[in-house]
Amino acid sequence: MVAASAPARAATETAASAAEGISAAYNAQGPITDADGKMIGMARPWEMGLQAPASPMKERMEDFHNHQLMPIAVGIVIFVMLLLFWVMVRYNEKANPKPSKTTHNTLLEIVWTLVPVLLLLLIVVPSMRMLYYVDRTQDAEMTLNITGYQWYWGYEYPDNGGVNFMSNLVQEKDLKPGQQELLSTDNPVVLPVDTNIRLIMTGADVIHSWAMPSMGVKLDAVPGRHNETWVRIDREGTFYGQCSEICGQGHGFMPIEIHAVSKAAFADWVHKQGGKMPAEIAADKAAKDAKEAADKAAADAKEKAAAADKDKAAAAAKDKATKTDKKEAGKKEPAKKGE
Ligand SMILES: [Cu+2]
Repeated sequence: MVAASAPARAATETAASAAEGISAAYNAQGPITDADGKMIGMARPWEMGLQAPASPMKERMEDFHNHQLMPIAVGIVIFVMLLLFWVMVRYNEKANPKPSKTTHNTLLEIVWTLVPVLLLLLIVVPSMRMLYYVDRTQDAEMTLNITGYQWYWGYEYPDNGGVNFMSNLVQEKDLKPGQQELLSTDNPVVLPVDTNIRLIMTGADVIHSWAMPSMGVKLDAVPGRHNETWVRIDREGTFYGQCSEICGQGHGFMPIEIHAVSKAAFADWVHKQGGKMPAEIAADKAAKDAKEAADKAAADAKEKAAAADKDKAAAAAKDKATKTDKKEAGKKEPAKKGE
């Protein structure tokens, strides 16, 4: 599966440019925006169809749904309706008092088996492409760890010095202007736009599901497993999602709120959280490594000097001892001569 995903993904990459602008083309209502023109990713009352897309994966899903699945489904519905209507008119008791007892038509049976199979084959190719596309990214620029708890979400930014927090529902009585009932959280997830973000999720207690409709992400957070997917948010804004796995009595009260901001604003936010950007972490590590190397070199040099001193002292002592020996030997010699 994983090995096959690379070519499948390559094939879909070429289709990426074709997917550009899809949202504008056939989301007639357009995305909901705030006063600054930034997108608000949430459902609106009486909305028909899917939420406006804020990621390439959602654009492809919308394209697949609107341009491939729906025409096939509508075609089947119309065909079956017409058949039923024809049978009702042509073969009712009045029009056809003596019904035929014909049964088991081989050609007909082959046709009504093969046609659905062919239709399914038609659907399976783009489906599998889509599955492989959202499966994972080979070039993630950052990672977000997501943990589902009863009943709130925990987030961690491992590439930013481990910034982490819990995200709880804002109670109705505490809602501030602009916040959404049952959707706003006390600590929204802040993410940069135009960045490949790897999402790793797990459950701490029971199975939860992290679902963000406007981004086309919905993945189970399962205890004991790390499920992976990815997202690339292509516009700034505020996006809402919810837990989509019945996980207990608070299931409806653990929403997801994402603030998608520019890369610079994201770096600012990380600094405010006491974290660092990967480049800063790398620079810190390089500085630390350099200092350690310098310290080690200095220590080595000192040790070498000490060893050299010791050697010198030993040599001097030996020299002295030899001289003394010689002297003593010299003293003894005349005595010998004298004997
Ligand atoms: Cu849940």
